[in-house]
Amino acid sequence: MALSSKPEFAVGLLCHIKAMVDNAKRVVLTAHTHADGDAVGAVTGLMSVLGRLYPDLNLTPMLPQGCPRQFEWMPGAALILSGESERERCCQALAEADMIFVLDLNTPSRLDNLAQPFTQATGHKILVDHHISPDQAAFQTIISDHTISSTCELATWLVEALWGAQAIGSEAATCFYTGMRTDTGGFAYSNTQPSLYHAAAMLIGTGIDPAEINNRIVNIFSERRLRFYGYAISNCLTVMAEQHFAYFAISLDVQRHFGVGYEDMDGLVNYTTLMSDIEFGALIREEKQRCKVSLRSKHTDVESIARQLFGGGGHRKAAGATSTLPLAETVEKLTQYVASR
Ligand SMILES: [Mn+2]
Repeated sequence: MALSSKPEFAVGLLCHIKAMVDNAKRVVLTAHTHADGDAVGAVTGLMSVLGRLYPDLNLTPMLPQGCPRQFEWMPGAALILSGESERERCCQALAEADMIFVLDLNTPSRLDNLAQPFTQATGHKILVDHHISPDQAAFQTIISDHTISSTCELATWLVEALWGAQAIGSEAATCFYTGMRTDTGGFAYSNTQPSLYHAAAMLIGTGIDPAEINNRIVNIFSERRLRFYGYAISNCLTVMAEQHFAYFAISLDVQRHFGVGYEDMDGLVNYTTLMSDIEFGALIREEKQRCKVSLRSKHTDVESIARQLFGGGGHRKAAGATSTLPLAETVEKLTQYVASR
C-alpha cells in the first residue's frame, strides 16, 4: 500500500548520514528547552537505536533542564544530562562530539543554556525536526518536514530508511511512540496522517504496551496539581467572548502557593479551547524576569502571533514564545493585539 505522507529521504543523504555514524566515536543527542514528550522521546529513542547498532559509540544525551520528571520513566531517560546542573559535562561532550543530533527544534536559540556551547562545537550538526523554517546556517545536515506529526515519527522513518525497521527495539519504540502520542494529542490533532498510524503500527509491533504508555502520559496528576488546575480555571482564566479568545495568566505568587512549576502547567492551555465558542487560547506563565506564552487554536494561525508579538514560533495550531515583559504588560500586549485583529 502506498504511504502518501511517509517522508522520503534522498539516497545520497542516507549514505552520507550512515557513513558519518559509522565513523563517529562520540555523539551528542539534544532537543529543545522545556522538553516535551516528543523532545525526550526523540533523544532517548535515537540513543537506543544507535546504542544497539553501535555498542562502542560514546552517546551523550542532554537537555537544557535535563529530563522532565514526568518522562523519567522512559528507557534511557536517566542518562540525560542537564544543561543547568551538569553544565561542565554538557559543554565538554559538545566540544568533543564528532556528531551532534539536534531534535525537535528549528533554531539553536531553542537550546537555551546549551545554545552557546552548541554553536561553538565543531562536530557535524544534524537536525531532525518538524517545525517550519529551520535555520539553514546552523546545521550541516537538515532533515526537516513540517508536514510530519512529530520529530519521533520523522526519526522512526529515518531510522527505518537508514537501518531497517528491525533496528528499532521495544525500548526505542516506547520512546518514539510516546513522542508521537504526545505531539498529536493522542492521535487527535490535525497533524494526524496515514503515515503516523503506519509508524505507530510498526512500533507497536515490537511488543510495546500502548495502554501502559497512555497511563504514563495522561494519568500523572498529583492532588496538588489537580487542585491548582481547579484554582486556575476558577480564578486565573479570562474569556474574551467577542474575540473567541481565552487566556490563563499565572503569576509567580500562585505558582509558589500551589508549589507548581512549568512541568505542572503542561496542558493547562488546552482547557481554553475546550469551550465550543473559543477559537484560540493562551497560557501566560510568569517566571523570574520573563514570561512564557503558550498558544493553542482550533484553526487560527497562532504561530504567526507568537512570532510577531514575542519572537517565538512553533506550529500553526500550537506555538510558544518567551516575553521579556512583566506579566501584566505581556497580558496587555497579547490582549490588545487580539482585540485589534
Ligand atoms: Mn515536536
